[in-house]
Parts: sequence; C-alpha cells; structure tokens
Amino acid sequence: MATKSSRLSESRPEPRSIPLHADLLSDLPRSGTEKLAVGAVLLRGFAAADAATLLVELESVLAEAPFRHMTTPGGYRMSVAMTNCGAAGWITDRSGYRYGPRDPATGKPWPPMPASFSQVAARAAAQAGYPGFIPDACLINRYEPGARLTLHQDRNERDFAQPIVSVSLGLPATFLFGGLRRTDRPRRLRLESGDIVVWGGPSRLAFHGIDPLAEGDHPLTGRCRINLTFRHAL
Ligand code: MD3
Ligand code: FE
Repeated sequence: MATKSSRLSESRPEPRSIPLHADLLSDLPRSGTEKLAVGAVLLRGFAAADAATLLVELESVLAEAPFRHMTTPGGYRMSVAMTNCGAAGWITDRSGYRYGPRDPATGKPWPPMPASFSQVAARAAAQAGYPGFIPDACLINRYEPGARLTLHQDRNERDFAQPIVSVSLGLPATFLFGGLRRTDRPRRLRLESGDIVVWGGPSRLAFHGIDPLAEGDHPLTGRCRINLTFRHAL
C-alpha cells in the first residue's frame, strides 16, 4: 500500500494529498456514533471488544447448524453461505423467502441464540435510539472472497417498526446503501470488523447490498467476513 491508513495514527493525520481509493472508502474515526440517514446509525468498533467471544460462540452454533449455500426462488445458488440461530431462521429455496423455526437441512430447531449475541445487539440498538430491542432471529452470513449480496430489501419480518442490527466481523466489506427505490444510486460505505449498524425508521426498507468481497486474511476469521444480522422476525 502506498499510504498508511490514518486510522492507525488518529493524533497525527497524514498530510493531505490526492486520496487513494481506500481512503475514499474509509470514513475516518474508528469509534463513535454516526447518523447515516434518518433511522440508520453506524457504531464504529462497537463490537470490537466482543468480536473474539462472538466468534467462539458462533462455533457452537455452527456445530449444530453449519453454513450452507441456499438457493434463491429463481434457482440460483447464493454466493454467501448462511445459517441461523434463535427462535426463527431466514431461509430461501425454490418456494420463496421466509422465516421458519427449523433448519431445513436437519429438521431440528435452529440453535438457541447465545446470550453474548442478543446482549450486544440489544446494547447497540439502545445506543442507536431503539431501547428494548429483543431479537428472535439471527441470520449469520459468511462471505469468502468474491461473495456478494445484490441490492435487496429485507421484507420478510412482520413488523418493520423493529430495527435490524448488523455486526461485521473479520475481513472488511463495501456496503451499498441505497434508497427506497431499487434505482436510487447507492452510497458506498466500508464496514470493518467490530462495526455495528442499526437500521430503523425509514431506513428499515432501504435497498442495500454488499460488493464482491476482496481477497484478504484477517487475524480473527482468516479468509472471510462474517455478518450477524439480528432481527425481530415473528
Ligand atoms: C439496511 N446482510 O442479511 S448487513 C442481509 O453484510 C444483509 O451481510 C448484509 O443485507 C451483510 O439481509 C448487510 C446490513 C443490513 C441488514 C439489513 C438491512 C442493512 C440493512 C435492512 C434494511 C436496511
Ligand atoms: Fe439485507
């Protein structure tokens, strides 16, 4: 890399010059609360201290419900591998998108949501202005290099007044944050390990996605990004 990231030297910013691509994507501070749009709040580094614990707890979820590549209603294999924990899990197959109480791969209920998961989600929601958020579903996404999520809305939950809380772990990703119409040009935002975004209010139904993950190696996850998305689905 031609420049060191100024994230590593907050007290001594680099001299201003023509920014490199990476600098354009990394909006500076690595902690603090930032309003992205009405109802959408970015909490940079909010889960950084919990990241290792969350990943250890994830291992016990995966022992019961491993990652798998689900099929879209149109018959495509998703590049993102997914699993769930909590009372309900999000699934997609040839018959559609929905939440269900059981893992279709085993017929068993989804593993319970670890306390460390629900606690960090509730703390983040409260910090963002949504006190009393109690997730009943956690969709867990795994991105390997090249995996992506095209622009979509999350509409399978019953109550859109409930926010969604997302926790990024491992490799960084470029998040696409669009508007209420698919054709609204999305903003691009870099999400790093430990970042949490809370999506509520009018942002709850915004189109969003993830650009193809870049190659990399992260000390906590190796060659992947894990995203935990907490929902009140039922
Ligand atoms: C904005 N996941 O699982 S998390 C998804 O990083 C999903 O794995 C992405 O989109 C990921 O559905 C993005 C951030 C996110 C989640 C839900 C949202 C952003 C959202 C719902 C409404 C608006
Ligand atoms: Fe989504």
